[in-house]
Amino acid sequence: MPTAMITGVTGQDGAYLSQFLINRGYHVIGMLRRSASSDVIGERLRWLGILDRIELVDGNLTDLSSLIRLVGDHKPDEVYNLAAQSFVAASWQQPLVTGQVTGMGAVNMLEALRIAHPAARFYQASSSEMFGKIQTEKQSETTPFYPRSPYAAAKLYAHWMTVNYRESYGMHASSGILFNHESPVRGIEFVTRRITDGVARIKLGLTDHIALGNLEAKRDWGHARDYVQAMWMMLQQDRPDDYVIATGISASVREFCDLAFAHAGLRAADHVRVDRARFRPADVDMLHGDPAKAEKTFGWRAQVTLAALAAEMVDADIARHKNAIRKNGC
Ligand code: NDP
Ligand code: GDR
Repeated sequence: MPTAMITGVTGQDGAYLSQFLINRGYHVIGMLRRSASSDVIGERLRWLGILDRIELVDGNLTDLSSLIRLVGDHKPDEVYNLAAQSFVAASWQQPLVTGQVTGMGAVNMLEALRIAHPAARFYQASSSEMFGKIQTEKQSETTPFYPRSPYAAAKLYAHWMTVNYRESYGMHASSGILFNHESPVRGIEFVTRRITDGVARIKLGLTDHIALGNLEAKRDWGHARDYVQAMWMMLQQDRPDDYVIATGISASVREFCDLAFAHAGLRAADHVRVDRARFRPADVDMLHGDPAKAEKTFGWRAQVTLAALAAEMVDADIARHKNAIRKNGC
């Protein structure tokens, strides 16, 4: 039975990747950072019905000793480094923590592997945010980077260090440059989930509006379930490499609102308010990925349309709020 270790196992991608790997017969080891809220921290894994099928182990990406111990003890075949301070907006409030976890954290894991288990195959969760102020209309593996946030700058450091460890030490280290991907277990702070949660609350009469920031920003949004499969496919290749993973279709926040509200039989224009305080110091105006290399190399293609994604998320949020109303009366 192959063994995979996942950092960030409690996050959106960690949950879907765990589910994918368990279904493929892997033993999944999830690294968990200590939290006083340990009763709720496995919520996404519980939602997917796999919490008790993962071996959870203690560690922190900022603590090199914990990583050396874990990879040395468990000798995983594959290591997926998904842990990060992943919320771009928060990276201006906490630039140093973002650098320590999102940037240096990845290098801690690379070092741990180099020292204690260099044979493991390594996946780094790189990001389309690294393209930032875009230099080409569509972004591929050869597009120059221009990070626009402390988060993106930290990811870029981690990305180049992954390339560097591959080239310096011959490690099987790959970097997935993933464009935005969402799901019913997307963090509530990200725009798609803010919208679908808002739609659900409006539909159920719990509120009458949602406040959003930049509605004109464009993103290339896919479904997390599709994207974790691409992570695994990268590590099955004989040669490690970097791949862009995207749908190839770009849409604005405003368009996502229209789809989500329409699914609930509502009009976005009646319920969305723009709040200037939600604008970022520097935003990424537009992202539009070109996933041709991944399709050509290992046959990956996004399966879920934006309308289907929005519908699935709205339905899940309506079900969640209905459940809460039933349980708590609010
Ligand atoms: P989430 O924010 O949902 O999950 C982040 C995870 O990192 C959580 O499990 C969190 O644990 C963990 N974590 C944070 N700090 C530490 C630390 N110091 N030590 C150990 N674990 C830590 O992110 P996603 O699942 O959405 O994304 C996964 C990865 O992919 C991230 O690196 C993200 O930056 C990157 N990415 C995501 C994209 C997307 O659209 N989702 C696109 C491109 C890249 P806890 O539960 O304790 O907070
Ligand atoms: P992003 O995702 O920054 O692309 O990073 P997010 O959903 O936070 O923002 C997307 C765009 O929507 C605009 N926006 C708002 N964003 C939020 N969060 N809340 C709002 O109210 C709002 N209104 C408008 C933003 O300005 C932005 O332009 C995500 C994360 O998962 C990263 O970790 C990952 O690397 C990238 O995707 C690819």
